[in-house]
Amino acid sequence: MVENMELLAPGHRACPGCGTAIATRLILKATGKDVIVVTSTGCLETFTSPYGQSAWEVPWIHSLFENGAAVASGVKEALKAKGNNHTKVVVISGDGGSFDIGFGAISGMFERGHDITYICYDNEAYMNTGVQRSSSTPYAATTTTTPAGVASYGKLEPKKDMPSIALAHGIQYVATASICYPQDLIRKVKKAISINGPKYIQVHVPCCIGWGFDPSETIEVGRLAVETGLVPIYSIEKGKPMEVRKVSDRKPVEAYLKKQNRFKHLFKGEEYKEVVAQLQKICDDNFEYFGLAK
Ligand SMILES: Cc1ncc(C[n+]2csc(CCOP(=O)(O)OP(=O)(O)O)c2C)c(N)n1
Ligand SMILES: [Mg+2]
Repeated sequence: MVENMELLAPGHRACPGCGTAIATRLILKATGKDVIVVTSTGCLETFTSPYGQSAWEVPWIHSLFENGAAVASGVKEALKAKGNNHTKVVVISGDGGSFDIGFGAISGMFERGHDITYICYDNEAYMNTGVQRSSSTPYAATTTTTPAGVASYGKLEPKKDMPSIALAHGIQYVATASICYPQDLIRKVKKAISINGPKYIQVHVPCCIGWGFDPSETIEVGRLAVETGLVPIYSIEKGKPMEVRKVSDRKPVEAYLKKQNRFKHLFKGEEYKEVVAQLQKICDDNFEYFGLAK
């Protein structure tokens, strides 16, 4: 069975507790071996391919930070030219490479209708280069380029809604997932690769270094993101009703925020009560919009 395969070799250089390594291991269980993976510059590329070594048990290519979707399009065209219509092309790239610098290349790939599954591992900042903010970084999180201090309380802008932007291209399948629900993630990747055309999956991956929590708590932190409603888990297949992962044990947003150093400035006094209330409002709105309550 494909799920028993381990196609990300052990011994790679990810940090202990790395959510991205867990996501990649699960994604490859869903793709099996008949795949070519493209990864743009970022933590995943770095920790799986130190010079002269590779943790990839499948064909893999490293693109520039900005052009994962364009390189994948070229790979797809090359396969077509060779008469290969079975090998799947899958991009696994960070939020910086997807939401920000690679955004135009993704939009072009969606618009051209290439048969590619684009998976963004979303650790909500540029982790590989030292935790700079991306357009995926949540509101009020401190990063090295949005430092909380006397002049600011972290990132002032909300997280970009990439799944909605992907959907606006009219593509067949868009999904969010979390490493904390492995069967759901594997099922969604299998579904995506079974559909012809461009697909987008966004996987929430906690990062203990960038978010500031103990490596033993990766799964707990990731679950709290979902249970508070801050990260809704859903999928949309064209022509079908939205599928939503319901939350049975709803938690207040503080339960998630207080676990992480990137939000700890919000709890130093009463000053940022209103900011926490705004984050709670994002969760409340998600509960209502996606119908998250069980
Ligand atoms: C054109 C260009 N600008 C900047 C960089 C430096 N750089 C390498 S990886 C990276 C951030 C990657 O962020 P993300 O895609 O979120 O992946 P993560 O590191 O979080 O895994 C940056 C800024 C680069 N390689 N190329
Ligand atoms: Mg990132």
